[in-house]
Amino acid sequence: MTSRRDFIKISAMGAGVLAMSSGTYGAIKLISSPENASKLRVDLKRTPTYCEVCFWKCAGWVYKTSEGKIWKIIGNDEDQHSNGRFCPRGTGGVGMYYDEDRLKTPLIRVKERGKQVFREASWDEAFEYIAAKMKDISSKYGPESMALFTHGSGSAYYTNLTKAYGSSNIAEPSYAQCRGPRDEAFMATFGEEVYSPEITDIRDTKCLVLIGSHIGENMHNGQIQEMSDAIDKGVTIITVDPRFSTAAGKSKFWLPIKPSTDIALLLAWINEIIFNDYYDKKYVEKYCSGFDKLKEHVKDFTPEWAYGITTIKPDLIRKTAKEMADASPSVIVHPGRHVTWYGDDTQRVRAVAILNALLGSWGRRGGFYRPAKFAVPSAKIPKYPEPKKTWTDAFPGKYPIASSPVSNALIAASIPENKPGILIKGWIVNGTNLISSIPNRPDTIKAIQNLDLIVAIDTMPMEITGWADVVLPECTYLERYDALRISPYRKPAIALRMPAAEAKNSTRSGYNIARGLAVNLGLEAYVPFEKQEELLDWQLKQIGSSLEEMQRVGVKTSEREADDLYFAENEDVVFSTDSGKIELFSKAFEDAGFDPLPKYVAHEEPAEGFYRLIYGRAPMHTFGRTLNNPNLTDLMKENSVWVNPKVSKEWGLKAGQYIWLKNQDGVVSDFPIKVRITERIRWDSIYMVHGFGHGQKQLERCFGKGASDTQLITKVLIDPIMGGTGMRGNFVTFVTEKTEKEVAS
Ligand SMILES: Nc1nc2c(c(=O)[nH]1)N[C@H]1C(S)=C(S)[C@@H](COP(=O)(O)OP(=O)(O)OC[C@H]3O[C@@H](n4cnc5c(=O)[nH]c(N)nc54)[C@H](O)[C@@H]3O)O[C@H]1N2
Ligand SMILES: Nc1nc2c(c(=O)[nH]1)N[C@H]1C(S)=C(S)[C@@H](COP(=O)(O)OP(=O)(O)OC[C@H]3O[C@@H](n4cnc5c(=O)[nH]c(N)nc54)[C@H](O)[C@@H]3O)O[C@H]1N2
Ligand code: SF4
Ligand SMILES: [Mo]
Repeated sequence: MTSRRDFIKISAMGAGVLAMSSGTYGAIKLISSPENASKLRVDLKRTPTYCEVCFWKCAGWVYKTSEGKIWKIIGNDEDQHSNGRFCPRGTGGVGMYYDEDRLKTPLIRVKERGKQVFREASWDEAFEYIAAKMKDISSKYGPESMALFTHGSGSAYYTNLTKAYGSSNIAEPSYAQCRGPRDEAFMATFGEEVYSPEITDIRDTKCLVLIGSHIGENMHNGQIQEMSDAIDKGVTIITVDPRFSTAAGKSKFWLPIKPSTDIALLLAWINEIIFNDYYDKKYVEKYCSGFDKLKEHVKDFTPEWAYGITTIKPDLIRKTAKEMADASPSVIVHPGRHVTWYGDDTQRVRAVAILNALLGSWGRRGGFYRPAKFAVPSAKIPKYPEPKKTWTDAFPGKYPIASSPVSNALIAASIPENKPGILIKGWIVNGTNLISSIPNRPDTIKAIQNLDLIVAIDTMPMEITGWADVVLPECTYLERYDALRISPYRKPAIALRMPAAEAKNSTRSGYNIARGLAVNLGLEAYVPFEKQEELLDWQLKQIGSSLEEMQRVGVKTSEREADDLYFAENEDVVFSTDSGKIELFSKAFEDAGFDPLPKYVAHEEPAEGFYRLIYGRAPMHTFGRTLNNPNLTDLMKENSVWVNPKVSKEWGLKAGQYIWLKNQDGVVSDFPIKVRITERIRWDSIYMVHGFGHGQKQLERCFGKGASDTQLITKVLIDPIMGGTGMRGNFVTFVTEKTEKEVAS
């Protein structure tokens, strides 16, 4: 049995960063006590923050040296997201501040788009330029022709600004490229989403089923820690993954499924659980609707049927179904997070939700808990103007279940030849590198070429800033205040981020940028506080705290109002679905013209000599955003392509050899990638870590290192239910030498 510490060590693997502070993961926690810190003769002055290196938002302390230089970041012991410990990426976050390749000053483009010729500009000039263009777009096409793409903690400011301007076309890649299908599937089933951090009660679970969720490489701190605790307590882990992931290495059962066939496995599990009477009868009778229809629907989906599709032996399907049933209700069939895989993703996650319902895990200890959140008032602002059109008018009738704007639909609506019902003419892009995050890159570039204005707000010179008309440099999270972190968790809590150092160069905080734009657009009333600290103090005073208190404590946690983390015995629960029940059969889907119960539909197979391209995370990086970070680069400089030995033999590939990948549409990776020969990947697929292969020369440390999965994802399997971009329907083959034509292109 692997101990908790081993698991964390394995999944962290970022020993380099840890060594920077003290050597081992556990030791970092020690330093958070003042006595130890004083032994190290450092200035005890510390400022609170929450991490921006990924979206788990761990709260921590930033320490400075006696010379006042930012020294290190450690977790805040009071914080539920981190429990006082940061992951290697979070610890290495200091590198974002020190990265000398950072954006330094506002830039205005002087040559044609994409050529990347800019001149430096003052903030006033940049604001005036943007405001003039936005006013022009508004008068020519209407304010609805502006779109905002945004991710990260600055989103609230630009969302407010965009709505005040008159547009509701606001999309985050964390919806249609990430969690969207899961949110809609759980909404349709339980009337509630699973939030971020996920409400999975992993620490108390007896059985954790991971379908593609590669926790351990996917480093969401609290989740990893809870999984380690569960491992110590003897949890059974069942991992379904075509690749032997870190999590698979900790599992009692590894099901190396044929990619794209998960729905068949899920249906067979549902069949086993129903027809062996394994399901939680009392729970299903009391809380669920549509059971008889579900039973009828799955009657032929036996483990033998699924074997022919998934390549998972019937016996293994039966055994794992029994394991789940034995642990019920303390079992979690993990909903996943990045779930936009094959275009039938909402249906796949619906099957996951149904399975959880049958096992009675929703609302139960070791299953899914009820989250609690602080209610914090927002600033009083005028009513937003009502937009005449929204993103749904671009392609009427498409993606009827989408509850958030779909980024790829807004991109498609920026291309006139798609004849959208509303043509998008301007983009504000904040904290998202669309060129690397949205599949089918040529479409994104085509859309950009049709715009009247594109503004990029970023900390680094990324691919997207290269395409912008105006680049606005934000300071890093270590140099700014931000909105309070108010997240749902077991206990309600808030966390403060404040500057640990002055903003470098001419960079500014997101709040200041948004306010500057608002003033120039005549929308100042929507950002009534000149300084963010005034707003924070006002907000905090409304809830009985203050900015001064939060600067001292960093995190404030309160007790829950009621003891209702889990459903009480026989509690009458009204779910927020149409029927008030957990809907095994979704009437809402049926009414919208979709299958009310999930079905398996076969997907395209790779042609001879091609392999399915699958991708995931590496523990020491977050997408492409950390690759140039001086503290993190060295931990993993480039990605490699995982190739099964059978395949490498057939192709004569050697371990460590550099090759190029070419996809089904003839796209060849810009940069070569190293071959890693391993039994840990099925023979029908290849695997690589997302985020590498940066083409921006200004990123000195990571330019041209490794290959980009996004570049090779030109075929997109769109989920008709909510618009998610399935990215795993692409196939690649190996190129050992580039032809002249390929080099030129
Ligand atoms: N091919 C492929 N595509 C994917 C994925 C995949 O695995 N493979 N994953 C998908 C998923 S799950 C997600 S959530 C999305 C994520 O997509 P994105 O949110 O676009 O993620 P990043 O690539 O990290 O881009 C973040 C950008 O924000 C900038 N940034 C960092 N900190 C700050 C800051 O403080 N302020 C500002 N203004 N900018 C900052 C970074 O420099 C970077 O340019 O990508 C999706 N797209
Ligand atoms: N270190 C680190 N951690 C992160 C992030 C990061 O950038 N870096 N990003 C965060 C974000 S925004 C997200 S959304 C999450 C994403 O994390 P997850 O939700 O865990 O990611 P996925 O991309 O869905 O899963 C990748 C896994 O799916 C497997 N897989 C591929 N195809 C199939 C298939 O057909 N069936 C099955 N069963 N498995 C398949 C791959 O082999 C790989 O192990 O990670 C988060 N955590
Ligand atoms: S999981 Fe790591 S990178 Fe993400 S917020 Fe927490 S410390 Fe930062
Ligand atoms: Mo994501």
